[in-house]
Amino acid sequence: MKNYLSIKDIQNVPELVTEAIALKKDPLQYQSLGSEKTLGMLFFNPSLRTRLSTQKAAFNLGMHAIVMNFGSEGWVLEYEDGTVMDQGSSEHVKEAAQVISQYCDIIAIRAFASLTDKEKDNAEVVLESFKKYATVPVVNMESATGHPLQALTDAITIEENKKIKRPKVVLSWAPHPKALPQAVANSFVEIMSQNDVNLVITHPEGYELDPEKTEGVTIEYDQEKALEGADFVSVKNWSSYTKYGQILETGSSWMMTPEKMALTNQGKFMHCLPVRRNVVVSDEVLDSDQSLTIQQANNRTFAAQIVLKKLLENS
Ligand code: SN0
Repeated sequence: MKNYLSIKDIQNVPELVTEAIALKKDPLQYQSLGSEKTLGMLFFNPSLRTRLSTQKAAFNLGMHAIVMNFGSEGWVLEYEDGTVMDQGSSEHVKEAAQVISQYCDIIAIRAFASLTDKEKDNAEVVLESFKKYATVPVVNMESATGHPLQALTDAITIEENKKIKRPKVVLSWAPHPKALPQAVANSFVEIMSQNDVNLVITHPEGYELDPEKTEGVTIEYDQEKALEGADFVSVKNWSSYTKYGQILETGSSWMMTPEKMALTNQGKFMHCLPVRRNVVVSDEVLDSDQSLTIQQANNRTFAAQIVLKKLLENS
C-alpha cells in the first residue's frame, strides 16, 4: 500500500480485515515499527472518532501524531496552478504539502465535499493535490467522495458479528436536517462489493449514488422490502447526487425504528456516528442490544492502525 485514498488502495479486503482483527487482539505488538516516525493529521472539518482513533492507532504503533485544524487555524490554501494569488488564499498547496512532508512520515487529511461543485468534489482536489506534491504517503480521513477508514471499520465489525458466511447487509438512507456528503455511503458500497455479503441499498428515488460506485448492486426503493431478512442494517443520510447537494425528502418515514428492525433477521444496527437521535434512528434502536455503533467506533482504531502499519512497512 502506497497511499490510502480510497477502497481501491486495498489489495484484498477480506485479508486486510483478518489482519485488523488479529491486530486488535494485541494492539501494541508493533510498537517499534513506528518509533521515531510522525503522523501529521490535517483537518479541514470537524471530527471526533477519526481524530482520536487515528491518533490512538499511531500511538499503538509507537508513532507520534501532530494534529492541525487547517480549516480554522491554517492559511487558506490555493489549489489551482498559475493563479494570481491576490484574493483570499495565502499559500499554495505546492509549498504546504512539501513543507509538511518534511515534518511527517505520513500525512492524513480530512476534507469534506463542498456539495456545491460536483465536478470539483469528484476530482478530489484537496486530496489529489496533497498526493501530487507530498513526498510521503497520504491517508484519507474522509474526503469529498469517500471515507475508506470508516468503510474498513464497518467491514471489520460485520466480520466480527456475522453468524452466517454470506450475511445480508442493507444500506438504508435516513432523513437529516442538513445536506450531508455521499462519502460514507460510497465507501461502504465499495468495500461491501469486495466482501462476501449480499448487499442491498435502499433509499427514496432521487437519492441514487454515483452509478459508477453502485454498478451491479441491488437498489430497492421499498425500504421495508429491503429490510426483510437483513443481518446488518447500516443507516446513513446523504444528500442527492443527481440534484447535487440537495435535500429532496423531508419527514420521518425513512427513520430507523424498532418496527422496521423487526422485519430483519434479528439484524444488527450500524451507524458511523455522529447520529441525530430520533431523526435518523429512534432512541429505542440506538440504545438496544442490536446496536453496534460503539463497537464500530472502537474498531476505527484498528482500521486506522492496520492502514498505518501497511504504509510504514512499505516506506
Ligand atoms: C459527516 C458525513 O459525511 O456525513 C461525517 C460522518 C463521519 N457527518 C456530518 O457532517 C453530520 C453533521 C451533523 O450535523 O449531523
